[in-house]
Amino acid sequence: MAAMEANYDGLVGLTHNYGGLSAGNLASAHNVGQISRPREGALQGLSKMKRLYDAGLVQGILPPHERPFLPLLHEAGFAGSDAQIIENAARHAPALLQAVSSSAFMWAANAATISPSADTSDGRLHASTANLVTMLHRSIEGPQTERSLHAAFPDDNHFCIHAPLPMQESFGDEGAANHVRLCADHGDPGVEIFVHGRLAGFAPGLKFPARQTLQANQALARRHGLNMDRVVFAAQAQSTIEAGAFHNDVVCVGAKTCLFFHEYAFADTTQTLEAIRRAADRLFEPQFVQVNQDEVPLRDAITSYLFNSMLVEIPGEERLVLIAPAECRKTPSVAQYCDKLVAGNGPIGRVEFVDVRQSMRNGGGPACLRLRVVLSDAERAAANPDMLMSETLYAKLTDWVRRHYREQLAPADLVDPSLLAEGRRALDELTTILSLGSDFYPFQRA
Ligand code: SUG
Repeated sequence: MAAMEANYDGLVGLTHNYGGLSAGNLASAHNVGQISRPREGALQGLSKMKRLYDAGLVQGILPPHERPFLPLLHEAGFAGSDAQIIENAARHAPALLQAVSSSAFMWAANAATISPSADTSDGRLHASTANLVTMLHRSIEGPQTERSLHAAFPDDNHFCIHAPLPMQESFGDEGAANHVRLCADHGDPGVEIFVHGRLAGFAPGLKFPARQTLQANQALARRHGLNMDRVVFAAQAQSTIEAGAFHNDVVCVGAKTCLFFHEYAFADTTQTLEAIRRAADRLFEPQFVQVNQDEVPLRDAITSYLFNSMLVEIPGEERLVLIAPAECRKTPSVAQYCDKLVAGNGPIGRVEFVDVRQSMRNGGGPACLRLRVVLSDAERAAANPDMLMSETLYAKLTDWVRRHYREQLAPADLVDPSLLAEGRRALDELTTILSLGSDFYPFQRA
């Protein structure tokens, strides 16, 4: 079946800030309290999207969520006018105000896990909204993400959008950041690799939380109706999580038949690669590009985010292209590795660097910002065209960002109630730009 891979990117939100909210995410911890630049961040995200659109790929947009998210403050007992709620939360529960003000929804790789229709038993594309239960500030994303997915993929004949798994740590699920699909061609049946950091209920007393459970992964594979012979469940190396790889996509990325990963990504590399080979039997020959510790130390891989690159097939190019963060150029071991990589005759033929620095400083590289969605021709036709990038939409969105986003934001600015009004005005207008209707956000329904 003819199919292509679209990228749906999360748009950076108006409250993008450095709250230091994600234990185990080294960049988030390192930059806590810094002044962020929401406008610059959103424009960086949009120009990455435009770059891929210009290269001939289908590019979708997932809209920002409303922040600060007052419904959670209501549930936590804050009452009164909106301004009073924010003022009281700032005084009595500042960590809660931080959490409900985060723009973390922009990392669309954590929005959902997608199984293309070529892999599923009912021939529909399945998308499971992630529950993101491990981190408070992310656990509020599910319902709005689910609405975005329904808006983007509206036809039940083609798409099946699942609600998040139960909101309990046994089902800890962080979406596609721990999921890789390999295939010969996008429209062919593929091998889906689900990576977990821990087992349900197992708390080994580590320094950093392992966010994805095996039980969540098994549930996802079951509800998507996957052929279990074509599924691989693999464990992340605990020491790699402890070194700062809070998601597998910090140390691994795959596309088509190629898996590009760090030597220390998996708990048992030999077993994982063997399981992938077995699952791919008679479909394709996997190409493993393993980066060894003596070429790129894990530490450099994590600070540069080499593996949080997008690995894409660009029309007209024979080999895959790695869309890497600009930071890779500044890390000598990584820069040297990239030169060597493209000089060889492996599956990756070119590395292109993009500037997503505002997102990187919170631990989100080019790959974190996008959700990959393989669409057959019929599904592409059924996807909502108003959420797909075009010259006109790019112009409208950059203008919208320039008019509504603050240039700078310090964590202390989150107590300013005008931020709420600014956000609502902006998102209200965005629902018109993206034709999302006038009841897309909870504040529009109040
Ligand atoms: O969940 N950062 C995000 C980064 C997510 C990156 N996604 C992938 N690897 N796919 C996280 O840790 C930081 C927010 C703050 O500290 O203000 C944050 O949530």
